[in-house]
Amino acid sequence: MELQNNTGTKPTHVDILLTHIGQLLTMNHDHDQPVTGEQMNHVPMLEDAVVGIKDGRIAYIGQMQDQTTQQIKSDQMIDCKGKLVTPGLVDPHTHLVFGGSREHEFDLKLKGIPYLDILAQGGGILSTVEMTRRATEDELYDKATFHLERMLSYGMTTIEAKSGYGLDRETELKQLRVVKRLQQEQDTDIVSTFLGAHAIPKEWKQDPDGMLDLMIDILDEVKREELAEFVDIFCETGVFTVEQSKRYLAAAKDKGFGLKIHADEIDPLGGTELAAALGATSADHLVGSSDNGIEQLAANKVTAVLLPGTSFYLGKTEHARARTMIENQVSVALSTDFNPGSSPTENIQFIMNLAALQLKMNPAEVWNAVTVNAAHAINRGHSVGQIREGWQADVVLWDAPNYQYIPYHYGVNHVNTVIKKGKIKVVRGCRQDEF
Ligand code: IZC
Ligand code: ZN
Repeated sequence: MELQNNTGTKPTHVDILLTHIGQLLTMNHDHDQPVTGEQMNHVPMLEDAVVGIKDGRIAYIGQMQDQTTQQIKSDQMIDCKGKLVTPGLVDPHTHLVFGGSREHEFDLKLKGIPYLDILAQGGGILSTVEMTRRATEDELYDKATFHLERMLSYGMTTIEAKSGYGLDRETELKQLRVVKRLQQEQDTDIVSTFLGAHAIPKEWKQDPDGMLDLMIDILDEVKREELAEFVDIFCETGVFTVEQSKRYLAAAKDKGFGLKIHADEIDPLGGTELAAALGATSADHLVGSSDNGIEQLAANKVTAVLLPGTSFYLGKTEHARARTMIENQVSVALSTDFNPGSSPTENIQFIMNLAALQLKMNPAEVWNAVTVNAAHAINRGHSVGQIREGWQADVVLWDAPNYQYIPYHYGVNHVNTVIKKGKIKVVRGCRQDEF
């Protein structure tokens, strides 16, 4: 007998069957838009649920007591013992590919030397640029794979990855080719962003506009080789001005790229308004966004990607105004901002804790921000970030009794099992089932 439900014919036999799921967060809001306002306070879920996976896709969603559930046969059964199951998490802002690390600057940072001062002295991003220029493509690939696997172990199954540690033609393209190879060879879905305008190296110190001309020129090659979908810029004091960002992003838009911007991260320059005016897919950081900027984001449907780990690591007391954004109908997403300077962590779960504690987002809002809205922030809202029949099977089983538990119990990894494209990739769960 074939199983039926409202989406059509279902197989009676699946590859993996997850049973006795306490809370199944489908995150399916029955529409294809980012989630905003009061809706962010809602977590679509099924209790006492079952998920069947076949050929890498979600083949069945039901409840334990359903008649159809009783008839499904499976090659592999996973008894979830009443625990939480969610979509694989999506991280819409990472600087995944880089050479070296920056612990040699940690003492300076701890002495209170500000991030932008370290950069102005030729350190910070520029020290990572030196290490990235020196690294071979294989070295960058191996190192990025290490970080990617760690991200997967924390439940992240789709991420965005930026270039920006080359700042010259050769090294920017080298970074993007590493991302392309990762896309082809690794299971994690990766969305590529060109961030050639990330900092101004000494050879361009006197002529930042000349550097932007070069980066705009490189865009044609990036397009031809399909090396990136998005273009991003660091709009910040001592880096690129709002005017320069506008010229650069407008050129990228003309060439058919989606837009992102590091906006109002440290100083409130007005990058938020620029993102809205240009119709960017996302505006990221937004610690210093004005009221007007926040209203403009909502009016132009730009997703706000907030990175509370960065504020934490930079020792800031000021945080992005998530509550004002949510009240004003801005779609809010969260990210690690994984990078070697202002946020060296692959742990999105810690970011979820910080979003609750520092941004005052409630657990439901946090979950929408790391699934549906994060997917929309990288133009993947139609394929990842939800558990839906027919969609790719990216699923996480957590050692947690409910969704509130993850942002509440901080600083540890709650992942039990990660399934990516229907394959069991990470099993690290606790054997005990007491929380
Ligand atoms: O390497 O410091 N903010 N770019 C803008 C970064 C942080 C990454 C870094
Ligand atoms: Zn960043």
